[in-house]
Amino acid sequence: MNYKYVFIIIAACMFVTACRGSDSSPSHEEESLEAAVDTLDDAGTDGGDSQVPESAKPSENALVWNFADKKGWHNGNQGPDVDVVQSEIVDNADCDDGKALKIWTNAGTAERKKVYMPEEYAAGRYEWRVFLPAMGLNDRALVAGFLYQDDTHELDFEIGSGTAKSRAASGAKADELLCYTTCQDNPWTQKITLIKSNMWHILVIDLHVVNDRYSVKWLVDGVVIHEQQLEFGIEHAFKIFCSIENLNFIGDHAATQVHYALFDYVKFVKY
Ligand SMILES: [Ca+2]
Repeated sequence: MNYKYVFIIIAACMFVTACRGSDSSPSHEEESLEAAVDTLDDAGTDGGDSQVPESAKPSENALVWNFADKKGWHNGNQGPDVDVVQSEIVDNADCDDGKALKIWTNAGTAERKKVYMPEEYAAGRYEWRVFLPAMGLNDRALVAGFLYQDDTHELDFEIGSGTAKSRAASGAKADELLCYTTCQDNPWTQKITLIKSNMWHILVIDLHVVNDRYSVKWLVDGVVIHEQQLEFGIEHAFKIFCSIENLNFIGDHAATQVHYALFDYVKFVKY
């Protein structure tokens, strides 16, 4: 074995160790999603061991899940009827591989339908290609791509119609949605950016390490819309989520229609 391969193996081991190292102490609130994830892991819902994601297609130093199938993705639902899976692979001509993951929630419910990749990742570029349909005006429903370790180490894209008050304050036009980019803690930061509905978009969370801490940038279609130096680093690693969630903060009233989004792929490029 030459030195090149030894170096690669050592680097890989260091990365895995860094990803798994976590000394966070969960608060009460954190138990909600974490507990749901653990329970559903045990139930072995959407399938697969939580080891090496065989579903990922290595490409140009990236892991790519193209959603030609749901292999490796787990059910991370919260809210009512957590065991009811509302996601499926659909045909879509706008995707290079002709396939996308569709997730949906029903009108008048507090459904929170999610899928997640159980393997955890740290510094890198996380990318979701997603189709955002028109959404019910002021409905409590959102499309999300996010990174989650616990409720104080979470980085989000959450996109919905928004409340009438928030839409007015943002100057949103009829064909625009409100894109909330949020770091849930350490430190908390949130920004609202307008984003066009009825279009495909590429959402990116870019996590570089600067002085042993993450520096995060949120990008939409290649444009940085929000950035923040965080107070923690690679000792905190993340599961990748895709979701549609009927959450209160994003609207004025219960959802008036079925809401869905299409996820063409999820990509991770390690730094
Ligand atoms: Ca696809």
